[in-house]
Amino acid sequence: MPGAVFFTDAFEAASMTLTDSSPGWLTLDAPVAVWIGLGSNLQEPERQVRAAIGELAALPESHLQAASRLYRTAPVGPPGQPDYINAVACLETRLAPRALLAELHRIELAHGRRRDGTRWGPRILDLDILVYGDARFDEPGLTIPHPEMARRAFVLVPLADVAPPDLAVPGVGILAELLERCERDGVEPLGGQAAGVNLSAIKSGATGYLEERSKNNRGK
Ligand code: A4P
Ligand code: MG
Repeated sequence: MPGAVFFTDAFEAASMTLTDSSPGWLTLDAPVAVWIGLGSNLQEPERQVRAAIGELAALPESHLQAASRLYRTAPVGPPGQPDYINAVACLETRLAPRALLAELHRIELAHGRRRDGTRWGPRILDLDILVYGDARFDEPGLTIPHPEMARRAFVLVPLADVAPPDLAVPGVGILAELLERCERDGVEPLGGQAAGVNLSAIKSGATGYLEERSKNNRGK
């Protein structure tokens, strides 16, 4: 149904109450694990992506859990554009999907992103919500999971740095299986370690991950 929000039982239980406790932000009553794709191929892309990871860490109602290595990737889309730098960040956030998207657009704009309407054209910074807990969301201007992610090595390879192989991408499939089906040519790590990766806490997908976190937080 267009405009509908689909939640599994687990996600619904965690997020039934939407509150507006913080001025300007619609927030959930419990945090959700979210994976965000970052991409840039203009104006020192590596610097753009590193700075954006820092800005994601500073988002309201959110904690950065992990950031992948940076990858140099061959452009998908119109020919003649420079290579991209891609990465994926994992956030735990209480921002509702629309509020999170607004924050991502604000960061893109602050980096000088201007949309000229060219689909898949070169860009200073692109921030996509890839996975938002176990939610499926489909309405004008926001589709979650991101509709192209299953076909894109420049998304799946960095995602595998910061998500468990058995991550269920709602309505799409299991991360390890998506990776197996995907052509990985043209996706090369820049080198160095993944920043702040905490895979031991991320056990079995978004819900398991949050359960683990809340167990760890109990008694603190
Ligand atoms: N939008 C809908 N769903 C989402 C979501 N889950 N997350 C809307 C973020 N935004 C979402 O996006 C158009 C609109 O999509 C946004 O205003 C938002 O409301 P856009 O960034 O203005 O346009 P676009 O990026 O050209 O379109 P699209 O289809 O989102 O492109 P993609 O999928 O982002 O791909 N090659 C390499 N190697 N690396 C890349 O990072 N990126 C792209 C862009 C193409 N080729 C690439 C790369
Ligand atoms: Mg985009």
